[in-house]
Amino acid sequence: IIGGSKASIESQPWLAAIFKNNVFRCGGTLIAPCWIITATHCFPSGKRTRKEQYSVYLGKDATNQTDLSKEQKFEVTKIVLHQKFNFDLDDFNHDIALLQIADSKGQCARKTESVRTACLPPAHHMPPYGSFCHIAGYGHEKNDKIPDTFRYSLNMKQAQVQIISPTVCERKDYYGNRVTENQFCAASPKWTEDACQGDSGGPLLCEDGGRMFLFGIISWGEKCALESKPGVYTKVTNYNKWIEKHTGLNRIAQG
Ligand code: 4AZ
Repeated sequence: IIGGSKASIESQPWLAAIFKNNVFRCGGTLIAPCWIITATHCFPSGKRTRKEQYSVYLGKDATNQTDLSKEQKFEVTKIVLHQKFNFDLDDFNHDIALLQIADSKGQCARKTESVRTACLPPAHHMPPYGSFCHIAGYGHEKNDKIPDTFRYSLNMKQAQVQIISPTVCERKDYYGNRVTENQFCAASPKWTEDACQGDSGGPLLCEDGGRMFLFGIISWGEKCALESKPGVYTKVTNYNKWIEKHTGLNRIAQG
């Protein structure tokens, strides 16, 4: 996350850290005790992805630290990639995936101060353009020691970005026709806060009535915090049916 602030996981208790072969790989969001939502592009082997290589942590303040009083560790019991995501194209259309998780005793996530689910919004709803929403992750931040370079933050960070209308995001100086109907754009007004490498798969959440709803999955963007190049997010509310079909859950709303 570029800009924004370091925070403890209690302020983003739905944030998951996904590891492949014990190396941090992507963010994710807990939407039900046994289900994480993330991005298909995090699994570049596609259908040959082996779930045994992955582990998921909840309640983690930093990817290089272990606090057993807060964190919960899981194996991945099922990986559902979106069948229409095309690894041969670079449009990142349908960049959504589900992971079913269970710990070594077969248990799913337990609700604590540092672990809880995010709500899924109703199908096809979007916050009004201009709304400020929250992004979170363990990905790249600016490396203040070397200008114009990035480094892994290791610590969880969060930032605020504003939802941008398709009309603006499809301008030639923005992304032209590169943004699909299953994606939306968001950026900070002064281009100082953004998602970046390592944040993908993680959440964009907007508050409504005191609850945090998952509207976006961090997916792609040209560089990070670059003027006229917003972050691009998978539009979660286009996938309510797909999520229901693969999780067997209907509109999960514990928060
Ligand atoms: C990435 O590489 C990535 N600025 C994620 C988000 C953005 C750029 C890159 C958006 O995973």
